[in-house]
Amino acid sequence: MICENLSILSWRSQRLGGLFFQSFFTNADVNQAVESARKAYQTWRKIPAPTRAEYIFRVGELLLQHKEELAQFISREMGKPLTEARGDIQEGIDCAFYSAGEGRRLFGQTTPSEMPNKFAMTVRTPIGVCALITPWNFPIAIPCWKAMPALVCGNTVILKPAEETPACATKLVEIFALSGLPDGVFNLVHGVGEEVGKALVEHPDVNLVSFTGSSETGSQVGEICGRTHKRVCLEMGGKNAQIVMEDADLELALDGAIWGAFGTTGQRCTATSRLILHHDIKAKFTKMLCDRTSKLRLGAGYNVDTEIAAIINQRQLERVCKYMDIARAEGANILIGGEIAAEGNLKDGYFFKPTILDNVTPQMRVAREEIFGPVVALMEVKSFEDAIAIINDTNYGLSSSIYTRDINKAFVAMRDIEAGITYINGPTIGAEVHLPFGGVKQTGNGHREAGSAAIDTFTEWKTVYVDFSGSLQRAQIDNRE
Ligand code: UN1
Repeated sequence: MICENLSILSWRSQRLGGLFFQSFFTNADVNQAVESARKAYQTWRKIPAPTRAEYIFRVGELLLQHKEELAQFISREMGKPLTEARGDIQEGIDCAFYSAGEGRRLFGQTTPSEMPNKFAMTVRTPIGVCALITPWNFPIAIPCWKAMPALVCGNTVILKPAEETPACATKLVEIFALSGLPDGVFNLVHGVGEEVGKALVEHPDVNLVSFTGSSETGSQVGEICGRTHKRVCLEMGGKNAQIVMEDADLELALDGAIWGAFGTTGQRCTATSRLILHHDIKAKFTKMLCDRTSKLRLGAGYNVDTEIAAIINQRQLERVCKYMDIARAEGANILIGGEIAAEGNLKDGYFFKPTILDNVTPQMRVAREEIFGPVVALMEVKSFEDAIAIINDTNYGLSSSIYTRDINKAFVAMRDIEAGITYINGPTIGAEVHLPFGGVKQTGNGHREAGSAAIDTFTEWKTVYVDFSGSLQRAQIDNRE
């Protein structure tokens, strides 16, 4: 088998022998996980932030030490090429070292008071028990970029990883355990279907939910959290585009398009799924793109020369196939790919040929809906203004890119593209962990992950007034003549 996937049931019976972590699988287990996190919170929140950060620093060192072993794990379970699997772990390592630094930077503000002999300041406080619901496409990086800042800020966490990558999550939790984290600070619940996740989100003792995944599930999570007054951070779909202007360095734009559209087999929320091409370069660029795409090597992620690995599972493969039917029915033209790859031993896995769709118009479903596979839609424009209008003609707003040598256009694009992330002369994928990550419109709900934004997500502000006058000073009494 090229696509190996470990059975969830084998993890159900496998306790992480000797470690304090447990895998929970039913509603009763969710209750137990929340109770454990709630209890640990009372002690963890009082440990000084720089000391909490030291645990996370150690997790970074351990991830570095176990990088190769973990990369093999990711490649075998999730399927991505080894170089990308290492990148997934590196993102977790970067996040560990960055978050550890934040332990000494949980700054508040000091300000004068309206009153004499009175002092005012703000301090950050943790939120409590945080439920982290993570997808399968970055099985190490995404749990890290949620858990690490959450823990440094003094919260305790319950991770509910995607049902497709239980083994990666379990491995990651073992590594957190090796850092010596106290019991109950980090808990893991596995679940197939919605039962476990829903029980977690609804649980009255969970204070915050951080979710990355599909828009459908994200909306449900948001609704429950709205009803139960929980802080919720949602990262959902994208329909990211790269603009290539007539003055762009076409080789550079080509490298960006190939990597952005087909890296991780298009299974990134930041993947380039639309290419907006200026009329003057469209024919030439399309030919370059098709030539390069036809040479991409498909294969198992753990084979070193693989460029495009398998799709995660049968269901996702069928979804991509369904979009091909939709594309044909809508009148798009499939220039290359458009079908399952079944040559040789590729037939044993969920391989789909990298696909380029042409003649795509903004109203088509393939231009509007997230496909999450190795498919990119070409759209032609005659002006820069049209390019900006089309890139914004989507309900989503995560990542975006423009290739141009015109500095003025680059700055206008930076200002006018409606997205959380804009790259100038770079692909739509590859966000770095020390900068805010997230999107506008239906991609998210206003929160950001990573960077200092994560500290805002995982803390509450407390305002503190210190009156050292020794007498009652009454505010909102106007004694001025
Ligand atoms: C995702 O696909 O959900 O910016 C995250 C990137 C990566 C993260 C992707 N750093 O492409």
